[in-house]
Amino acid sequence: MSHGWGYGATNGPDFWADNFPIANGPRQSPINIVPKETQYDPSLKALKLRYDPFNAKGILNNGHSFQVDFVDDTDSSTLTGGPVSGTYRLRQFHFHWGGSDDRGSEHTVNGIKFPCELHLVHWNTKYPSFGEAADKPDGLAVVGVFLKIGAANPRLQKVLDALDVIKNKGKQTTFANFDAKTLLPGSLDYWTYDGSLTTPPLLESVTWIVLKEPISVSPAQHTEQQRKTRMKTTTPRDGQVPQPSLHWRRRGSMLHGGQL
Ligand code: B30
Ligand code: ZN
Repeated sequence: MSHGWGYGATNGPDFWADNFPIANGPRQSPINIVPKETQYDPSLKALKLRYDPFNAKGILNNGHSFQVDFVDDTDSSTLTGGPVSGTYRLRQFHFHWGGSDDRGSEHTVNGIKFPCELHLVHWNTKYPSFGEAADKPDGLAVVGVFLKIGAANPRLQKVLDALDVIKNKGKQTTFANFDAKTLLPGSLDYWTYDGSLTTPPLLESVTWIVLKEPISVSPAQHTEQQRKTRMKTTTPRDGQVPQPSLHWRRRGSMLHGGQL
C-alpha cells in the first residue's frame, strides 16, 4: 500500500485536508484534554476489556506505525461497557512514537505531550466487519494509553524485540500468544469523547477512551525503539474544531475484577 500522506513538510497534517476533506470535520482527533474542563459523568460504566492471548496473529510495519493484528472472527477479545453499548472486537493495537522524549503522543493533557501513545482498536459487532464499521459514527472504539519515561516495562519488550524483523515499511512477522491486557495500567479511569481516526482516512467513527494513568517505558527501551524505527507522529490539530464535551469515569478496573 502506498499512502500519499505522511508527516513530512509537504505531506504532513496541514496537507491531509487536500485529499481527506473530513480533516476539517466536526469530530476530528486527536485533541488536547483539559482535565479541569471535563465533566464527571456518573452514568458511565466500568470499562471491560477481555483479551485472549491466542488471538494475537502478527506484527506489521505499515510505514506510519507498527501494529499487532488480531484474529477477529469471534467474540473472544472484546471491549464492552465504558461509554459504549454492544460488543466491540479487538482488531489491532499500535503505537505512536516521537523522535524525542518531549513528543510522540497524539492526545495531549493540558498541552503536555507524552513520548508515546498506544492505541487498541476495536470495531462494533453490530456491523459485519472492521471495514464496514470503520465509517459508521459508532463503528469503532479506540483505547488510548500514554507511555511515560520511567521504570523498564518488561511487557513491552516482546514488541520491541520483534521490531528488528520489521524495520522496513511493509514488513511483517508472526506475533503469537501475546496478552494485550498486560500493556494496560492498573486503573482503567478514562476520559471519553466522540472523535475520529487520527490519520487518513480520518473517518469520524471513533469513540475515544483515553486512560488517565500512563504506563512506563525505560529510557533504554525508548532509545531502542528510536534506533529500530523511524516513526513520526502528529500533533493535535487543536483549535480547528470546538472542544468536544469530555466525560470521565471514576475507578473502573478490570485488573481488580471489574466492578470496583
Ligand atoms: S487510530 O487509532 O486513530 N490512530 C486506522 C486505525 C486506527 C487509527 C488510525 C487509522 C486505520 O484502520 N486506517 C486505515 C487502514 N490502514 C491500515 C493501517 O492501519 O495502516 C490502511 C491504510 O492506511 O491505507 Cu495505513
Ligand atoms: Zn493510532
